[in-house]
Amino acid sequence: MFEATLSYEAWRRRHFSNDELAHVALSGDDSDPDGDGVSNLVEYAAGADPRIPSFQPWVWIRRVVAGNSSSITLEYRRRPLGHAVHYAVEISSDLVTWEAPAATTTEQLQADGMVLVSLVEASALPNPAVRFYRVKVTKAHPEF
Ligand SMILES: [Ca+2]
Repeated sequence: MFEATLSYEAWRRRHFSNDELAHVALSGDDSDPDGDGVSNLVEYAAGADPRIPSFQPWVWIRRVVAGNSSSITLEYRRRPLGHAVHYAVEISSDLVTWEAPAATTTEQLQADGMVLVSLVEASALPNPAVRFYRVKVTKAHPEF
């Protein structure tokens, strides 16, 4: 079985002992026992290990300029099954109001069972002065 297909609870049981599971400060959704700045829920969503610090990004973004047009490509890795977490790409110009981008999405299964999601957002030059992107991870309810 791919690690990528584990439910969130199965993943938590794989990475934490029963004693540790009882300590929310260690194994809770928002906890960061390896101190890499990534919460356990996002470690799960990204297919990372909550006990091994990783400072590699799990979201990549790049701008491609071709002639008079440009596009933004945002990529991230997600779990192949949507039974535990939801992923939503959002954009903002002020970090207050967030909305879904008008983008074309493609997905590609990776060798480790994770899925590489690529969103391409076409935009004209000159681009908006400021634009922020985020991948919002939320826990699905109810979890299977
Ligand atoms: Ca962490």
